[in-house]
Amino acid sequence: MFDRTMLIERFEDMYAAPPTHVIRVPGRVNLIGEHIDYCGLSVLPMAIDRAVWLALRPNHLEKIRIATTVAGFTSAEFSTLTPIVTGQPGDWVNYVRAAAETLLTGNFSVRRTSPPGFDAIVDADLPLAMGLSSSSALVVATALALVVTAGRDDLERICENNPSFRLELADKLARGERYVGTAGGGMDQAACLMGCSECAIRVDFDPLAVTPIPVPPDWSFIVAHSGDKAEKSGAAQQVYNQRTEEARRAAQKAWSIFGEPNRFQTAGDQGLRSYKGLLGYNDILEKSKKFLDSTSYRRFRHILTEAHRVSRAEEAMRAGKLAQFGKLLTASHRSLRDDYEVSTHQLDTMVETALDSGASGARLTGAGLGGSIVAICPANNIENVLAGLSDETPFIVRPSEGATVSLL
Ligand code: NG1
Repeated sequence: MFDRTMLIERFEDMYAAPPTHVIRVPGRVNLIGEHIDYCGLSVLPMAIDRAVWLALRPNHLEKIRIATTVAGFTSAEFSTLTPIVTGQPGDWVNYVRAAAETLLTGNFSVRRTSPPGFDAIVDADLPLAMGLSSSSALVVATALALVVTAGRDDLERICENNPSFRLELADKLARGERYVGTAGGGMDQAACLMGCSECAIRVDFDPLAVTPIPVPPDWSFIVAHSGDKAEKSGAAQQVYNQRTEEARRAAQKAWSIFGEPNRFQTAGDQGLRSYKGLLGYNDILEKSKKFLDSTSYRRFRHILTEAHRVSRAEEAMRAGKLAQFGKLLTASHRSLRDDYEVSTHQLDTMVETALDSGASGARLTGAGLGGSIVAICPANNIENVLAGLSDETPFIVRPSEGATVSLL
């Protein structure tokens, strides 16, 4: 459990002054729409009641000094003069650097009224590298710390929950997080900033937009982690980036089959975001089967069928049809396992265990390749599902509002 008083005391011990602000950025569980955000297709995540917390105090020194209460992660200090030099691959501070590089270069609208820099300490009650968006939560927390440091106006825009400012920030940070080397989509930063209590959110891309979808009060979500970290700094990053390349090549081929290669070339991220247009062709899967090799076809099939599952899942959630929603989750898992090949034996076993224990649906959540599963069950079945997954320290997650900044 997060202990705010402890965080503040640790800050005072470390920097010999109290923090001025505490920032809370929730993690997210992706309910459905996996590995399609980077294709520009809509996804359905939910910000959760587990978060990354950052206590800070502006230092006016043009440097960021950052420490964490998380065991095994060392503190760091770097200059905010750009360009900001990347640390070793896998260094947690690279996510902090990613946010600083993003906000302090280019023409983003954060105003600078004083030399940017702050002292900070980070804590988390969100399992790290478990597919719950801890990395993006840290990126967003750092970005908000820079907003706080930059001056009053921007801070007010954040505190007033100004959606257009938050969307602009999410969009910018989605691209900014690629600084660490993962060719990510934009789901996580949007969920961290635009989450909504009692709701999941549909995130649309190009342009980025967020629509809250009320979660029926008798639906419960359980997360359990496999114990295998899905760190986007080693093997998982390589597979993730390989999938984005495979998705891009499949789209290019498909557009050439339909005689419209320009639609691919003019789409964002070098054609990868052209999938929305492909959804309009009814017989696309059948036709493309003849032209794509078997691996490309399976990747392509996952992307297109997952996009359809997202819209059907949204309808099911709006109608309160839990069994239908659950089936879509399980179908998503099977597609990620068989067609997209991002599951692991452990995740597959946990999904089956959750289903055998009475969950209405279950799937890996996040990028896969380790990390967590999410299971959905009716309120009267929670205990059985928790018991079934007891070896994987399961916990219930509830929808949460997006990032908040409190002035102390
Ligand atoms: P996680 O599981 O948080 O690493 C990653 C990407 C998302 C999305 C999912 C798969 C980043 C920051 N996040 O999430 O954009 O593509 O995988 O659906 O790269």
